[in-house]
Amino acid sequence: MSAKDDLLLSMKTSVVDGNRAESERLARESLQAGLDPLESIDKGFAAGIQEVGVLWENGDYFLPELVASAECMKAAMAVLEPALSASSRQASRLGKAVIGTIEGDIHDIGKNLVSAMLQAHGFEVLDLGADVKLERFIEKAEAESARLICVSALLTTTMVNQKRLIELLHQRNVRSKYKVLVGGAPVNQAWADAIGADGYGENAMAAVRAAMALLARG
Ligand code: B12
Repeated sequence: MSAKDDLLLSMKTSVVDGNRAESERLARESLQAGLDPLESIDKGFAAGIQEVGVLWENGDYFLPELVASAECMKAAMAVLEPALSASSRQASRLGKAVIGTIEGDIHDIGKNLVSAMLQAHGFEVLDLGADVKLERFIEKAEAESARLICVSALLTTTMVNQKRLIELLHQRNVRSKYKVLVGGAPVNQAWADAIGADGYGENAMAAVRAAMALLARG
């Protein structure tokens, strides 16, 4: 195994073990070693949190472990994100994107990844955080003349708020001003089509591709 593969595997393991200090240390080490922060996130830390998802689903992990792993992911992202931003400053500006996790839902790891990837690929990202009120998405998009609204939902009970957001855009007569991109673990293309979203992305890279395609279409 190469030194890089070794490092990526250690990143994944640190998240699975819930070892926050180690995640943070590895994130710093990866930057010093000249690793691409996108690759460290994707193949290292995010791979870890995905594994944690499987362990939770199998009943091997409980809430305390989930929280510990989520904290690892946050610590690593705090180190890597400034490096992503530095590379995105050179990228061409593709337009403003408002992003957030929908009302009622506090999951933000996937949303943060999408946010970081969009930024790294040249979008100006306005991240509203998690549990974002429907009105807030619209207010921010209007105030900033954004072109894209990206909405994450991780719960089957909050997915429906993606639909409500699109309905609210129609009610306010601003639906045609924005492209709406939806995602999150329970979301799929069929749901996106059913609620009248403009696009769907299965993961952060697919989100970037969808965002680019939507804005290219105008
Ligand atoms: C980590 C986690 C938590 C952490 C969240 C920490 C944080 N800061 O985010 C904590 C412990 C806080 C938590 C809490 C809860 N959780 Co939770 N959690 C998870 C877990 C294990 C992983 C989620 C995750 O981060 N995945 C990794 C990221 C990288 O993947 P992702 O989010 O899917 O994002 C990717 C794609 O979906 C996509 N994407 C995401 N957003 C967007 C947006 C756009 C626009 C696009 C294009 C793409 C896109 O790109 C991302 C990157 O590749 C999942 C299990 C799972 N398999 O998903 C359960 C899960 C989502 N949780 C679940 C539940 C039930 C809860 C709680 C209600 C538990 C409780 N009883 O309190 C609470 C939620 C409270 C609330 N109101 O929100 C259930 C949901 C079940 C359901 N059918 O609705 C799941 C599925 C676990 C399960 N099988 O039961 N959780």
